[in-house]
Amino acid sequence: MTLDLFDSVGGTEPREEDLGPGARVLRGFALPHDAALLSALQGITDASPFRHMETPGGFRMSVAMTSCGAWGWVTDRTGYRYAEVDPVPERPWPTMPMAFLQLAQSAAARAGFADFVPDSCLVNRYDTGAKMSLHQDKDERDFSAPIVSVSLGLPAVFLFGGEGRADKPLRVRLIHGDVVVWGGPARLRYHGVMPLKPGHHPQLGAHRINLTFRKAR
Ligand code: MD3
Ligand code: FE
Repeated sequence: MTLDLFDSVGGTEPREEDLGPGARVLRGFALPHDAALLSALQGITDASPFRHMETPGGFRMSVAMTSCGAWGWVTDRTGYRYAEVDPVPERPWPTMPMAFLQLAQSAAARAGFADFVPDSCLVNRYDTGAKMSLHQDKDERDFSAPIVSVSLGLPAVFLFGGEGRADKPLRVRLIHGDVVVWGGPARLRYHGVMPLKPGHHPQLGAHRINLTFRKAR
């Protein structure tokens, strides 16, 4: 067996790969736009700050969240839903920045979803130890639209499960700039995120940010 120095140094690993039917990873797809995305994100969090929401069962989520676009995802003791008004400032969510919309649409098109028009972007902030347990995204009306996710900041191990909660998940490391498009047969698969390891990212410090673009209504 020969150690292929060229492969390990030159980087011939695929920049695009299917994790399974309907789940395409676009490695580094957001990198050329990271500064524009983070600058636009500041405007969003100035108006609608990150907050730790409560689940219907009474647990505080370890992931801090906010949203932009016409609809924002919220949870409280009464349940999970999309809402047009941010309950914290009691104002509509910030408009989706053009840089967000363009990135989501170009990634979706690249993965075969030509007419993706997201009306919601849920922004998740992971601090050290924050995680997301295995779940399905089922609060949207139209499962024919994909979900586009953009990873920024510290790396995380993403869990890509099956159609049942007990199916053994695939572990996928996602780093700053990676984009994943989840659609078609992958749309209702269970997924989650392992607890964030401590670290320092040059732009985001001790955090991981995930933008998830959805067609909510
Ligand atoms: C796979 N967020 O907000 S995005 C969520 O990294 C959520 O913050 C994770 O799951 C995060 O609901 C993962 C990736 C994702 C989103 C939707 C999916 C993966 C998916 C729907 C079906 C299958
Ligand atoms: Fe999810």
